[in-house]
Amino acid sequence: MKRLLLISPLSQNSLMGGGFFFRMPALGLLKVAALTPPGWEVTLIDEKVEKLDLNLDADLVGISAMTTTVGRAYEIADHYRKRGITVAMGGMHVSCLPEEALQHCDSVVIAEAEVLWPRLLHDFEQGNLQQIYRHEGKLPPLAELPNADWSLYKTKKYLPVHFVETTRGCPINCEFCAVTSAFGGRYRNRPHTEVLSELRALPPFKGLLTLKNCVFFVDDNIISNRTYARELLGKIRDLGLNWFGQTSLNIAKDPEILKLCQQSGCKGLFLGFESLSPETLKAVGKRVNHPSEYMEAVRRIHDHGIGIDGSFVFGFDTDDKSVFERTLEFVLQAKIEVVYFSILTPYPGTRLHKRLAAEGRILSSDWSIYDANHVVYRPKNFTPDELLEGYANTFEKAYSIPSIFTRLRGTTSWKNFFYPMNIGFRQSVGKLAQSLRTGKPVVPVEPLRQA
Ligand code: B12
Ligand code: SF4
Repeated sequence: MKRLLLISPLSQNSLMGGGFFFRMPALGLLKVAALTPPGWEVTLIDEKVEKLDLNLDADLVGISAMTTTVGRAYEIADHYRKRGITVAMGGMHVSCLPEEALQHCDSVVIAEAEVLWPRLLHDFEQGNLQQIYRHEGKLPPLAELPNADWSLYKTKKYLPVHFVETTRGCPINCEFCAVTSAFGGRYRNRPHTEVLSELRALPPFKGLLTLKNCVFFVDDNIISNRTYARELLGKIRDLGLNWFGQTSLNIAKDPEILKLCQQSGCKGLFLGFESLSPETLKAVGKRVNHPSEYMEAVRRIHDHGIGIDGSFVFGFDTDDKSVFERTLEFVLQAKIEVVYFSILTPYPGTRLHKRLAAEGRILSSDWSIYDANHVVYRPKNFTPDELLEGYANTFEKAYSIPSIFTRLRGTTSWKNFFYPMNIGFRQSVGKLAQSLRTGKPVVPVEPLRQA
């Protein structure tokens, strides 16, 4: 039996990488494990929730990397290669910059692992490993994907939530987002029957009343294809799920879909408001958002008992210093249950990265701070320090005790979930703000040292 060691590295700076409420499973690696043929023994390590034992033996190591975790990923890759073990890498960052990754690993899988990973393993066994594996032409359809084996995560201390995907890709191509370039400019849906059978097979979380059967649909937009979404939501109504998902504000214009979301157990939706400025939204290409409709959209979603996790970005060229106060005021007035602020970040593979690089405005290429919590480019109407301080300050204000009550009081959403979540966020945000002001990492990451 050959041994495969799959690793998800830790990010030391990102709030989401270390906070308790972000102890979430890494679906990408579970998918890679599911694509691995029999004859391989798979061990999966997620540094977010466990320590990586550098003495672990393997015939092949596979490492997943987003931009913020890639520095750590390269360190781990270097370590295993020094030990004479072959290393393959995949994930969003290395898919955009494979040549950079090849300085630290033997092989890179560009974009989705489906089709390519079994090919890589076959080549490896034949002693014929290639440096780059990429899809020729269009990305493959999302049919007959093997189900994730959640028993691989049984001993890990994740929050009790299963991640499931129904769709990949996005045609909108916002300037700051890498999804279109990585997963293609059209929506690809999984067949309903396959999503349903995956949902039915999920092991329930025992003893947790409120979070039993809790699912997060990782799709960038759960209603991307309305016909598909209607049918799927209708079919999952009887499964007794409590589910969360991400979607666009368009959902508020579709009463039938909102009703189906409510009936099928939707408890919260992550919505990318991004900005309150029509000018900004136009400039970045987020054409589905219209700020004049935000308040009404929030009201309609709340009327269905669904909470909102609202995301806003600071630092657009059209932003000025009033952006912080205006955004906070909206968040409080609209009673957004959970709010997430990001600093504009030019991730590799985005149109934003190309533009800022061409304008000579990229200030840092230290990938570990490409986490939307740091300023890595020269903003137009702020100094980097002003943007950082405005961001940290607004985040803290949004999670002050009075703000939490203002946002949650009187809404019909799932309070026994949102109150604890806000308290958890409050702690994480406090840690983040302190880290940004002192320069100390949010999560202390031990340097790699072999015992
Ligand atoms: C769910 C999610 C999260 C979750 C869980 C993250 C996790 N560990 O999986 C949470 C909420 C915790 C999270 C946090 C963050 N996220 Co996030 N997240 C997502 C989201 C919406 C879906 C990811 C997913 O599960 N996709 C489905 C799986 C199946 O796809 P996948 O992971 O890409 O894996 C496939 C391939 O990439 C490849 N692959 C992946 N790993 C490997 C490894 C090997 C060896 C091989 C061969 C192949 C391979 O094969 C897989 C199957 O095809 C994506 C958006 C998106 N569409 O990708 C953003 C996204 C990945 N997140 C992003 C960001 C920026 C963050 C944060 C930095 C945000 C923040 N402000 O803090 C943090 C960082 C967290 C950290 N680890 O430090 C960016 C990353 C951009 C970049 N260049 O890195 C994305 C793309 C969003 C965006 N629109 O820009 N995130
Ligand atoms: S931000 Fe959302 S709508 Fe815009 S390209 Fe990314 S996934 Fe699509």
